[in-house]
Amino acid sequence: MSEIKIIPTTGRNNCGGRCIIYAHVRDGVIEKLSTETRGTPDHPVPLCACAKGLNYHKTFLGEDRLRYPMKRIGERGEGKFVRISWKEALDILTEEYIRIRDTYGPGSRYINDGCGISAIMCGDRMMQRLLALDGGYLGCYNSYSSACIRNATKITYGTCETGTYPSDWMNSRLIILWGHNPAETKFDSSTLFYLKKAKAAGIPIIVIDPRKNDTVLALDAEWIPIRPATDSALADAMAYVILREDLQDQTFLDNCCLGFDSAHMPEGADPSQNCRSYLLGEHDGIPKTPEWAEKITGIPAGTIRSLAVRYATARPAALIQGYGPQRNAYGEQSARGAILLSCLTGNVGVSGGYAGGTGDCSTHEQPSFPVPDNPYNRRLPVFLWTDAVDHGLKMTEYDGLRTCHQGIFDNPTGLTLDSNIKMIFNLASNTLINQHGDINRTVKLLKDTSKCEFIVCSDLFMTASARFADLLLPGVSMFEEENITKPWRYTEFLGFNNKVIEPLSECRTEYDWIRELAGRIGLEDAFTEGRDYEQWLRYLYEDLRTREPELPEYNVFREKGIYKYEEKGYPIPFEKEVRDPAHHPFPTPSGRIELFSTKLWHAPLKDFIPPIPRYVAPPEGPEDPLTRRYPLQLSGWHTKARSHTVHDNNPRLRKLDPQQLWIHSEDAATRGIQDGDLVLIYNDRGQIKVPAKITDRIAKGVTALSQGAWYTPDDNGVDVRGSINVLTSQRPTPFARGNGQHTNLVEVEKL
Ligand SMILES: Nc1nc2c(c(=O)[nH]1)N[C@H]1C(S)=C(S)[C@@H](COP(=O)(O)OP(=O)(O)OC[C@H]3O[C@@H](n4cnc5c(=O)[nH]c(N)nc54)[C@H](O)[C@@H]3O)O[C@H]1N2
Ligand SMILES: Nc1nc2c(c(=O)[nH]1)N[C@H]1C(S)=C(S)[C@@H](COP(=O)(O)OP(=O)(O)OC[C@H]3O[C@@H](n4cnc5c(=O)[nH]c(N)nc54)[C@H](O)[C@@H]3O)O[C@H]1N2
Ligand SMILES: [Mo]
Repeated sequence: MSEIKIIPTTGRNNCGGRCIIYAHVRDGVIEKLSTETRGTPDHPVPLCACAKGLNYHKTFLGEDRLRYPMKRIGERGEGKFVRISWKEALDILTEEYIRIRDTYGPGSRYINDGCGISAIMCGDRMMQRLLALDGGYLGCYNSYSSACIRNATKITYGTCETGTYPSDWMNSRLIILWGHNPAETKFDSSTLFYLKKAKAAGIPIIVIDPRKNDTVLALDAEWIPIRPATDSALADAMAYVILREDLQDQTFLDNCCLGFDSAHMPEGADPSQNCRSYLLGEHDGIPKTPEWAEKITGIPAGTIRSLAVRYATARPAALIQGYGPQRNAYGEQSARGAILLSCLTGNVGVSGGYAGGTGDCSTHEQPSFPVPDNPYNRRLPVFLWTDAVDHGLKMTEYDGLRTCHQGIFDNPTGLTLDSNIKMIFNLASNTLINQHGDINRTVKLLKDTSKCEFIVCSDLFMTASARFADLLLPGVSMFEEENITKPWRYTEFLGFNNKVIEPLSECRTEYDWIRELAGRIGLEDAFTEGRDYEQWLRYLYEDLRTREPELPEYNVFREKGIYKYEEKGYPIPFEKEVRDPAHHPFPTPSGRIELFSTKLWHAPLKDFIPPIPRYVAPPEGPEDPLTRRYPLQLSGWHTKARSHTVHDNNPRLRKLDPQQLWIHSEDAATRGIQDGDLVLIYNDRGQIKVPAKITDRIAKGVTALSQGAWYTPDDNGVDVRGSINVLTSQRPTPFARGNGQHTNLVEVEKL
C-alpha cells in the first residue's frame, strides 16, 4: 500500500464557512477529510469545517455524479436525456448560440445567478466575459442573499461597509442577534467563535427569531419569538419606548441623522413626515406602543418594553441582523428598522456597538475573473428573470430594469428591452428551478419551449434545474480542479482550492467548453488572452499581489492552501464621521445618515414603502385577510445539513437535520397532527408532503421548513421532499425588487 498524501484545499460552495479541508489521499482515492481545529496566537480563529465540509467527498464523488454530456430527448423538464459526445455537445451549443444571437439579438441571452462555484474561476463570470465580447447580454444585479438589506443599507449609510470584526463584540455590553443564526448558518468562522467568548465573558445575548434556532442553544441565549415579516413593527415599538423614556442619543441624532425629527428634514420635504412624529402617532393617531406591536409581532408588550430599555441602557450594545429578516415581503423595512435603533441609541461609530445593515468589512481586495463592460448595457434584478422570459418586452424601470451604471430608481429614462429571454446559461446554479420562488410557475413557463428556446446547464448532479436543460454538461467538483476561493463577509484570508484527483469520466470545467465555443465563433484569442485555465489563476493572483503585496508567491500559497492576512486591528465603521461630522460627511447625498431617504421619497413607491423606516403590513404577513384561508405563516432557513441544495443527496447529512415541517404544539393539536405524522402543506401555489416536527421551538401560528431540499414532485405534482419554493411566490419586494421568500401563508393538514 502506498503512503497517504495530505492535500490542503478549501470548499467553494456558497456557505459562508470557506473552511480549510485536508484531503487524505492514497492511490488517487480520498480516504477521509480533516480540518483545522485550533487557532494560533497570530490567528486565533480556526477555519474549522463543520459536518458539511467533512462530507464533501461523500457528497461529490458518488454514483449519482453526471459523467457525460447529454441532450434532452423528451419534453423539457421530463428528465429524458441521451448521452452524447463533447463534440456533438459543442455542435449543438454553437448552432443554437448563433441562431438565437442572430434572430433575437444579444439581449435575448441571460446567465442565471447562482453560486455552486463561489471562487475566481466560475462559469457564470466566464460566460459573461464571452457574451460581453460578442455583443452583450441581459445582465443582472442584486442576489438571492441580500437584496433588501444591501439596498436599505446603501440608501441609509451610502455604503454597505458597515461591519467590524467580530472580535470587537467583546467590547459590547449586550448583543442582540436579530434573525441571525451563525451556529448553523455560516457567514464565516469567526462570528460564532467570538460570540461564544462573549457569552463566556458574561455578555448577555438575545436572539429574536420565529424559531428557537441552534444559536440560542449553542450560546444558551435568551429567545424572543417573533412572527416572520413583522420585525419593523418590533423596531418601531422599541424606538417608541426609547423616546418615551428619553433614552435616545439626541446629540447623535442631531449631528448625524437626516429625518429623525422635523428640525432635521431635507429641504422641500413635508417636515411632519419624520420618524419621531410617526412613532408618537402625531399623524395617524396611533402611537407605536408595545401594545400596538404585540398584536402584530406576537411578542408580549412587557417583553418589548424591557428589551428596548435594556438595549438603550447597555451602551455600547451590538444589534446584529442576519439576512433572514430581510428575505421577507417588505424586507427593506426590516433592515431599516434595525438601523434606526442603532442610530437612536448612538451605537454607530463606536467600539462594541454595531451600525447595522449589511455589515460588510472588506479589509482586503476580492479578486474575480475579468468581465468587460456589457455592450447591451441593461440589467434586471436577479429575482425577476422569469418575468423577462415571460414578458421582458413589457418590462420597464418600474420593474427594476436599469443600465449598468444606473442606480436603483435613479433618473428614469424610459429604458426597455429588445427581447424576451430566449437562451439561458445556468452554470453551477440551481436557481433555474429549485432556489427561485414559486417553482410551479417557473416549471410552467420553462416547459413552453416557444418562450425560452434553449437552456444550457452545467452541474454535478441531475438537479431539478438540470432536468430542465436542453443541453446538460457535466462539471468537475472542488476535488478535480484548482481554484482560488474567497471568504464571505470578513476578507481576512484567501483560500487555494487544490486539485486532489483527476476529473471523473468525461467531466470538464466550464472554462474548457466556453473556450471551445469562443473558438468556434472566432473569439478564442479575445476570450483567453492566450491563457489556459491554470495561467489565468496564476495571472489573477499575481495581479492581486501587486495591490496586496503581503501575499506570498503563488507556489507557496498553493502548497499551504491558505493565506491568512496579518491581523492589523480592524475598522470601526463611521468612527470619524461620528466624531467630527462637520468635516467627515457620510457618503450619502445629504452627507448624513438618511433615516428619511431622499431616494425613496422620489421613487414611485410611497404606498408600499415610505421614506422612513416603519412597519407596513406586508402581503402574506399575519395581518393579510388571506389568513382566513391560509392561517399559518411559513418561513424558511438555511440548515446546517446543506449549503442550499448541495448535500441533499448525502444520506448522512440528511440525517443530521431531517426535512420536517416545524409546527407549534397548539397549531398541531387543533389540526389533529401528532409528531412525525405526514402532513400536506399547501397554498394556491403548490403542495408539499413531509413529516411534521411538533415543537415549542417555534412561535405560535408560524411553521418553518428549511430551504434547499431537492424539488421532487409525485405524479400529482405534490413535492415529496420538502422543497419550500413550491410554496413561495415570485412577488418582488417594493424597492430592492428582491426575493421575499420567507413570507408565505399556508394551511397544513394531516394526511
Ligand atoms: N449551513 C449553511 N450556511 C449558510 C448557507 C447554507 O445554505 N447553509 N447559505 C449561505 C448564504 S448564500 C446565505 S445568503 C446566508 C443566509 O443567511 P441568513 O439569511 O441569515 O439565513 P436564514 O436561515 O435565512 O435566516 C437567519 C435566521 O433568521 C430567521 N428568520 C427568518 N425569517 C425571519 C423574520 O421574518 N424575522 C426574524 N427576526 N427572523 C427570521 C430564521 O429562522 C433563521 O434562524 O447563509 C450562508 N450560510
Ligand atoms: N425559499 C428560499 N429560497 C432561497 C433562499 C431562501 O432562504 N429561501 N435562499 C436564497 C439564497 S441566499 C441563495 S444564495 C440561493 C442559492 O441558490 P443556488 O446558487 O442555485 O444554490 P446551490 O444549491 O448552492 O446551487 C449550486 C448548484 O451548483 C452545483 N454545484 C456544486 N458544486 C459545483 C461545481 O463544482 N461545479 C458545478 N458545475 N456545479 C456545482 C450544485 O449541484 C447545485 O445545483 O438560493 C436562494 N433561494
Ligand atoms: Mo445566499
